[in-house]
Amino acid sequence: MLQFDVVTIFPPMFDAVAEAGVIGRAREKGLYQLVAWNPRDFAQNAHRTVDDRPYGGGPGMVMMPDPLGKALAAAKQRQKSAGVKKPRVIHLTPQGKLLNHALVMDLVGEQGIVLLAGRYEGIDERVVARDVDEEISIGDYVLSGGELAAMVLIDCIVRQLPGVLGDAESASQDSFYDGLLDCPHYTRPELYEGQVVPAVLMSGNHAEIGRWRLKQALGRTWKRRPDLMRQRKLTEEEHGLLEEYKRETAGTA
Ligand code: 6GU
Repeated sequence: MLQFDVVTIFPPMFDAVAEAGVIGRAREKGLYQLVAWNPRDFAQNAHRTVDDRPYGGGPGMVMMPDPLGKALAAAKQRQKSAGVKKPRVIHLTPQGKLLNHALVMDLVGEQGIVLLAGRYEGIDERVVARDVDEEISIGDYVLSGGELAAMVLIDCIVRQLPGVLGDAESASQDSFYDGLLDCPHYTRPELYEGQVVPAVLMSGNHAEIGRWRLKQALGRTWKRRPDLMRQRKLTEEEHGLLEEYKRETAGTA
């Protein structure tokens, strides 16, 4: 079972991911375990202080190394007790390496992961130097703390674990699985507010449907994410489908 420990001053935030939807059910099924550690429980004074002013001056506060280091030590000890030889220790920060599907798949192979979610302007760099294996960011914008980013990471790792998704929702159907965005989806009714479902989807011709879906995925990726398109080699067939898409959509928005 994959073991997560998270160091956070807001443990209740993680109830959201531990309880809802497929990720909540995966925890109930015992496919992973998640334990939160609060640095405040390792603070030295009666106020349970975990932050202090930055050396060198300036605005904001910095998370003190001692309570954070002790909470991390407790998290690593629990990983050891759960049988994890060497957990990956990840600090969530906008300064980290950008999260993508390849990094998620790399993390899915781990036995245990310790997540460090900072608040304020950041954490004392000496904790990073001593205890952290890598720093990860979930995008080029700033959150108020690492908790939401840690939950994003937990969600996208857990949904890749065997047994979490059924056949229908299989991760192999996901966007990015094949380096492409997903195709459009439709369900009943056939006519909604004057808009119809593409005829090919009603045809029952599964070869044609598969071809249409791949064409839409290629076209969307080309139009919306040229960065992904440059990274992905196209087969002869895919190249032809994309050209078809371009002809069909030429002059439309
Ligand atoms: Cl990992 N942390 C914070 N605070 N903000 C972020 C982020 C992480 N990734 C993107 N923005």
